[in-house]
Amino acid sequence: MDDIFRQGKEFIEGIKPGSRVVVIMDTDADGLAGARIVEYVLERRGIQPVLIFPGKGEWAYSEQTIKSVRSVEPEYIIAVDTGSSVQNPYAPIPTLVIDHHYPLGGKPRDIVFCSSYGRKPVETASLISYLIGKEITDLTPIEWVVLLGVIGDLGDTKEFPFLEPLVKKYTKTQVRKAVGLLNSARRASSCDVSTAYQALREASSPRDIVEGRSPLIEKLRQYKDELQSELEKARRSRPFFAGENVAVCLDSGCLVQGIIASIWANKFPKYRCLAANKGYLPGEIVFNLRTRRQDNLIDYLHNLLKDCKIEGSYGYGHNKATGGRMSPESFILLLKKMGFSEEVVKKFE
Ligand SMILES: [Mn+2]
Repeated sequence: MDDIFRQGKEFIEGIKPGSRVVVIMDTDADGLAGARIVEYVLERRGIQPVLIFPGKGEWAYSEQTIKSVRSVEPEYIIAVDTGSSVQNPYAPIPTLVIDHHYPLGGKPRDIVFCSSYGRKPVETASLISYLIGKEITDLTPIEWVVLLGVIGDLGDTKEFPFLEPLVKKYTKTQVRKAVGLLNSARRASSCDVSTAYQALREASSPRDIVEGRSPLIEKLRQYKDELQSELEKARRSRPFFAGENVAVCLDSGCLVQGIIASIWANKFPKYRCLAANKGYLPGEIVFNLRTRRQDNLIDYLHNLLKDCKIEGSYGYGHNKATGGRMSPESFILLLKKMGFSEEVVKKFE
């Protein structure tokens, strides 16, 4: 076993039965699958962790999540698929981060950083959890869960041929459908990730999720329908142009801005495409900025706003896919800096 994974295994094995452990995760299929594998392994070892799901507009290191984690007074924290932060906001509580994203600002201190970033191929968070977990306990009963994360993040398992027997057994079609249902929970207006997780927990195969009739699965279907109809509406919003920039204004309770920004970015590969949603969080504009150009959008945003006083946060994520959330006043400033006319700006108010 590689050193980087051994550290993760040793961290989990060092937790005494009965300890208070918090598991936090990213809310997509890879994060949920990784968290489920970690929870399963801990349960086998006599530990019942508390799972904390970041709420709407939150993530593992946002103020609200930190508050919820601290209120449990955990003795250990395990973060799955969450990205990392150089300053560990949870220090000095022993923390394990299982991740595969670029470590923003460098390798984090004060934590056990079990990251596949820079490896070839890069294992997703659920796959790292699986590889660690199966060195600790028999994962056969939940072996299918790893497929949700790998296929959810990468679309297939071709970089990891050792997963082929599992794909044959559970089929890619069923896994993809299950991923779609699980991911719709975080995108729904209620951002009800806990239901997706409980549905995953009660299932014993991807097919159970796809064909299940339990109240949890029915709820996931409603989320998927809600998302679909909100996306249809959002796709009809007209784009506005200014120089090399395109902007659309959305008004949806669902997490649609990222999907819409990438649709426009694919349609207009020479532009930076901004999708702003004024209906997602009360009193704030949440936006995504994407492009197919050879551009660094994070630098672009920071340069554009460097002399401005902005209420909100922005410019995390990836070079070609970033975003933020701001007060309406700050967002209008951003639009103006991007070159949009007074007339266009009014549509976003
Ligand atoms: Mn992931």
